[in-house]
Amino acid sequence: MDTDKVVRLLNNIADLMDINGEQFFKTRAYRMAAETLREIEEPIDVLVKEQRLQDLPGIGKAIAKKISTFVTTGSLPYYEELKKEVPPSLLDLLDIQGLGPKKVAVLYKKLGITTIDELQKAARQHKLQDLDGFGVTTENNILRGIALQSKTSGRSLLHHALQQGNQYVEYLKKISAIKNISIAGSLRRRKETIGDIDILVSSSDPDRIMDAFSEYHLVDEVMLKGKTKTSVRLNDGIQVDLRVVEKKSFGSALQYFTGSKEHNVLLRSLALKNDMKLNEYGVFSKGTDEYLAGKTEQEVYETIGLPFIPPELRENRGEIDAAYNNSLPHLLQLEDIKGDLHVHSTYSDGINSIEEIVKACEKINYEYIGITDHSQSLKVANGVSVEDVQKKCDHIKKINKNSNITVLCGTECDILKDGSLDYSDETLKKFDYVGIGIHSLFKMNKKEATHRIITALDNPFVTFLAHPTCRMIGHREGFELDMELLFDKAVETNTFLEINAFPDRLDLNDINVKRAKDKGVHFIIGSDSHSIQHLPNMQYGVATARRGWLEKQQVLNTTSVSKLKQILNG
Ligand code: DGT
Ligand code: CA
Ligand code: CA
Repeated sequence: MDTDKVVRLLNNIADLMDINGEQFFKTRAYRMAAETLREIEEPIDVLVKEQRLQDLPGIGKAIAKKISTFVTTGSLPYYEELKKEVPPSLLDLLDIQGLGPKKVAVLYKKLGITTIDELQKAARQHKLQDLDGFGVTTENNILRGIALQSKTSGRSLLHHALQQGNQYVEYLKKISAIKNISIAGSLRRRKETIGDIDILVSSSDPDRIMDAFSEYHLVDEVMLKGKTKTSVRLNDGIQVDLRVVEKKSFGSALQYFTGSKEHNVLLRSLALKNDMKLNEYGVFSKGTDEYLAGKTEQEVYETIGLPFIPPELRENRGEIDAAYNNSLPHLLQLEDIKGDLHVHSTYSDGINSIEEIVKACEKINYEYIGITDHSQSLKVANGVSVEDVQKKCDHIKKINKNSNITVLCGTECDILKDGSLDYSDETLKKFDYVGIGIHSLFKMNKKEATHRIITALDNPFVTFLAHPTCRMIGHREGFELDMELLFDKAVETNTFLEINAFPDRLDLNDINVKRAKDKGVHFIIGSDSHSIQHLPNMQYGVATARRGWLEKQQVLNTTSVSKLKQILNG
């Protein structure tokens, strides 16, 4: 059985239990088990057969038994019973911004609502505002949430599309008839959401490639099959386009199909100005149609008179001018990252101990790691009490004696409603550094929210602002903030702004990163890991940073540990 199927089952059970009003710690057990399985590479059938599920972190006896039943018999009586109590279509409602399990339960029990369509209709007829815990604002928010969801629906998050795309490419690479292969499109540009995956191949035997492409084990449906282009839909709904070109056109086709369209339009007009024609087949001389280049992207750009432009910059945001003037940024690379300063441990809502995190980070070759657990008032995330802060910092001191990397004692301290912080200065002083972030009361207007954050930045103990807008892609729009004011304040107070690398956050986003950089802001990139399996998400933060034109010197966690300590102490 596909492990993904088990992961989905566990998450669905947790969601349905939530709607059913079960206690938090019960549903959390299912979510943690799902989280663990999601990253396990061993086939689930083997784990079940050898009865090793329970050896995995976060999987207890009862859940292991349910997984075994599901994997061996293909169904789970417990889940079937649960679905009788709570219609599974309610799970779709949970995806809407502003709707949690409690509200979904009310909608179902009081109005019999089970689908998004029914919900939208009821909201438009103003039937929601009189329900317990609802109101006019909630009703409006739900309508906005439905609209927001339809805007992003059909697009996949970068991390998911990248995993799927890379696996597909690995599979295709085994075909000997393939000369060159690359991901193209928005995925190669590392956009935060991906409409469809584009793959480009050069080969002299397109038929063979198209057959193999269509026979991939995750393909649900072959939508179109031709000599140069084939499109399929995978079992998760994502579309993949494959194009096959001749070797001498691989570079120009890669350039063309990487886009963006806007970048290409500008590049073509520049080519024309230089008496050349550019299309997916190559660069040609305008008068004679003579083929000038096309094998590699590098030679395509060079022939037109430009240095190579990294895909992440190809959005028509000034990159062609910068290339022309030889002032392209030397983009930050994943290898430049020397540590992660935003990680949660079992001290709050993470599933791994600090020791486990340290071990995992040693493997990544980090020089340092900062443990930033939630603060006291964030009860849902098991925030660290004032007494435990000292305990945690002492514990970290002890770990440092025997570890190859430096462990820092940090916090992700909550920003309260009025902009004050959830720990006193007395407590904040105990940390090596302080991250701050908002985790509640998301319904503030621009002025209030900006004020709340700016006030918090004035606290002299603050090092960085976590996920500045609090958006969740497809679920929550995030605060509308006065960005100029925020960036100015960050510069004035020497506060680093985070690029949160968690796949559905990527906050700040590419555009804001570039704006902030232009104002002189400095950044940290944090994985916001709640499990060691999240640590590799750093790559999506780096991708966002690259799309925001960042160089290594603008990112705190590219500095050596000695320099970092100097900065944190200074
Ligand atoms: P997506 O899939 O919506 O996330 O965005 P893209 O950029 O991957 O767009 P897609 O898949 O429609 O096309 C891939 C690339 O191919 C696109 O970035 C630029 C190029 N392309 C596609 N259609 C056109 C077109 O009509 N004109 C031009 N100039 N380029 C195109
Ligand atoms: Ca695409
Ligand atoms: Ca496409």
